[in-house]
Amino acid sequence: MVVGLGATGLSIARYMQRSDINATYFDSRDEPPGLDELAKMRPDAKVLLGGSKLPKGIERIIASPGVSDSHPLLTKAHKKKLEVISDIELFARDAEAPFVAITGSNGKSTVTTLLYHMCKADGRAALAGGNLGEPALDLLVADKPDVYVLELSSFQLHRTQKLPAEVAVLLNVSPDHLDWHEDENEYRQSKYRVYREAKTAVINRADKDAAQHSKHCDRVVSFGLDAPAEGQYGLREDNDEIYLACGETLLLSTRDLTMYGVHNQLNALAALAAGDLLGLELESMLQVLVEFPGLPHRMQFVARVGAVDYINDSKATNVAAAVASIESVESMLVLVAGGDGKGGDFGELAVAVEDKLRGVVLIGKDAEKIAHALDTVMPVHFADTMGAAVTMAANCAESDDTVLLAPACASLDQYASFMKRGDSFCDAVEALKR
Ligand code: UMA
Ligand code: ADP
Repeated sequence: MVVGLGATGLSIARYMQRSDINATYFDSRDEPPGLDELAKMRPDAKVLLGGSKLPKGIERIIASPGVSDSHPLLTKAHKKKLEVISDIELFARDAEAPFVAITGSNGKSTVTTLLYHMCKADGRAALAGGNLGEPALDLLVADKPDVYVLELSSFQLHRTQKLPAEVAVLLNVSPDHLDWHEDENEYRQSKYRVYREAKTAVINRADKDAAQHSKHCDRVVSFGLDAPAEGQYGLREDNDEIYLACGETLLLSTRDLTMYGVHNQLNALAALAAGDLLGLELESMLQVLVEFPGLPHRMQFVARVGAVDYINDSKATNVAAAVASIESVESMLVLVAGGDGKGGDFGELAVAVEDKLRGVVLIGKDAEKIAHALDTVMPVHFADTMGAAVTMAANCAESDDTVLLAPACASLDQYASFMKRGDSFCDAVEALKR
């Protein structure tokens, strides 16, 4: 049974078609997005919509990441001890080329993209996908590459039994997705799971548990903001300048990185460590770091209007991400935040914004909850639309301030995706110019 008819569900359906396997397809929604495409691909497929009926004869369930174990259908499946796996489990069973598995609460897409470009710059045939962009199973259709670079979410890892990654990378762990996972511990364990069958590992030195979880690996390379020991990656200062470094060797001045913020220095170091484990040439990796401007909707400079900078960090979908982007802006800030908080706690946000904030404009479902956390710091404004939020932020900002969209929340209460939310912010900034 294939659960979910979104991007993942359709990629599983294509996989089933290629492998000539029959399945029952289920989605809890009456009109799931992939219904028409499935009907074209497999006109005779049995499709169940809504409810939670688990038909007889089901041997295993391949579940989409958006459906949590608390869904009644999956609760029944677990009770019956049916195997419930992810698309990533199928990918790992079938992939004939080595793969890198990249996870973490924040920075996954950036590091996945950096490493993909580094592989290409080194002359390797690489394919990237997973939680970022193309579903993993669709990558198996193309010619076999030298290496796959996969971004993996906690949802995908939670349901993957065997993941023999060539390199496993865990960037950081901070609370997220508490509306999906049973508790914070389950979320954390899903993240550390990336190391379990990995051959080599990249670990964050600030994460005390990462070394323990990766100690069985053949090689472990660490990254962090402190000065690195031999063979490890970190930052070193020389003549008032900060450098990315490997051991005592200075590799690149952080001023030469195009990406913005200390968190992106960490991302660059993690990508270098992973590239090192893959045996990539240092020069090609550094060239990518100099040229890569960062992904859209991540600390993306939008415009300067009336002596105020506008930055779109719509992908800051949890508190730790928003804190990282707030800390990477040097000027005074007007923050636009809010959306679906996914059961998270906004206390850390209040600490991060203290003394940096000119004002806050809140949008979306959990606006009140954030307002409650920020009450001690300053009064907040509420807006029903992004247009209204940007106008309020513009009125609040003073010369040389930055208006930063860093929502600390998912977008799905108001938008189809974080991209649509970011686009809406950019449109509202454009409208200020008129
Ligand atoms: N849904 C239902 N009923 C169902 C099936 C899904 O209501 O029966 C809802 C889910 O609750 C969710 C939405 O539909 O709100 C999409 O769920 P899905 O599992 O069908 O998602 P896909 O379209 O397959 O997209 C998923 C990832 N989405 C999620 O994990 C929620 C995409 O990551 C990923 O790009 C894609 O697979 C390909 O691998 C997006 C994401 O938001 C970017 N990921 C989360 C994150 O990065 O924080 C984990
Ligand atoms: P992910 O794919 O894990 O969501 P992205 O690379 O898309 O990660 O970055 C999402 C947001 O997370 C960024 O916009 C930034 O606010 C924050 N971020 C990125 N890298 C880090 C990091 N290493 N540590 C903390 N926050 C980060």
